Amino acid sequence: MKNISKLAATLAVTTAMATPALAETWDMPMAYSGSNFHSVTGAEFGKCVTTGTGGAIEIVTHPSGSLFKGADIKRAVQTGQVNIGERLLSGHQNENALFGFDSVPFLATSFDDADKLWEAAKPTIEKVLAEQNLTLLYAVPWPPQGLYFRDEVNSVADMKGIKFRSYNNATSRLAELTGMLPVTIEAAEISQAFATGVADSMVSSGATGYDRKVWESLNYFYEVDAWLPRNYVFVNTDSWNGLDEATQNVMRGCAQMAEYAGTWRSKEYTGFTLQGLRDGGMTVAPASDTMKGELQTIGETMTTEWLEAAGADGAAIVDAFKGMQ
Ligand code: PCA
Repeated sequence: MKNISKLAATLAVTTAMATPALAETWDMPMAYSGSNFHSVTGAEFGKCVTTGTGGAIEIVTHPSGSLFKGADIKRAVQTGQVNIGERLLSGHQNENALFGFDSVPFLATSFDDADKLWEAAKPTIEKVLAEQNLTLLYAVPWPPQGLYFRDEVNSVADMKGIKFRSYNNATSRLAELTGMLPVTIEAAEISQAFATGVADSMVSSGATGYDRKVWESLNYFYEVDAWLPRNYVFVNTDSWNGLDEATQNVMRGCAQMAEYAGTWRSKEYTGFTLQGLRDGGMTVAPASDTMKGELQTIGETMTTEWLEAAGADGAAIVDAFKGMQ
């Protein structure tokens, strides 16, 4: 008995010595599937922080909405239930129109323009987040958004009455303006929604269609390049202020690397996943000229509406972006 407690005491001391004094685990909820490039980027960001802090902070990612569902992640971080998380930024457009700057149709339709738009918007978004007790770390774009349908569609008239899966206000509005019926569903749940006929269409990237194997239900992907929305990684500001400067510097460094690496992956994943949709049996093609023209007109309406909702700060983002062209 004595020997056993002695052994236990020795083990306890050894373990304590091997672990830095302030070792902490930071759980990081993420909404998208583990194989998705955003989730891979987040996991590598976590490893970078763990290595960089000598194990003082271990970031453990929880993809697929397994810890908190997408719609609950921001609140979980704000209220300190977790220290860090990742979410689609425009998912918060219903709180503040400014969060929808990256889902304004046809404003920024390429990776280069999406980066410029982010540069123009970042100080404003950081400010809005700071007012909500959140500190921005990095943001990575999704590939360009196109339209998925079960059946062939050549014009907006063909879309009338189709059930449409939306992921933010802009996508719901797009559905309304095209005569479709929007229903908001998290990416983690779309395979089932399409399989059961809850929805028959959506706007998203090739990446999300590929991740969720939508070819099991849908047959057409039209490349529209409507916008490139971003996921962002953010920290509870109280947790952030509790870190010493050296640790904050490691996190900032890892975040910068993650933004760069994630963007690179997003570009690589664009072609790869469109090919994956084709291999799954889908028709992947540019939208018809008629459809493109009609969507442009709808895009103009949505741009006007967004500028009205986002006020002077929104207009300043668009002006700054246009000034970079
Ligand atoms: N995929 C995410 C958002 C944008 C994208 O390409 C989704 O469909 O939920």
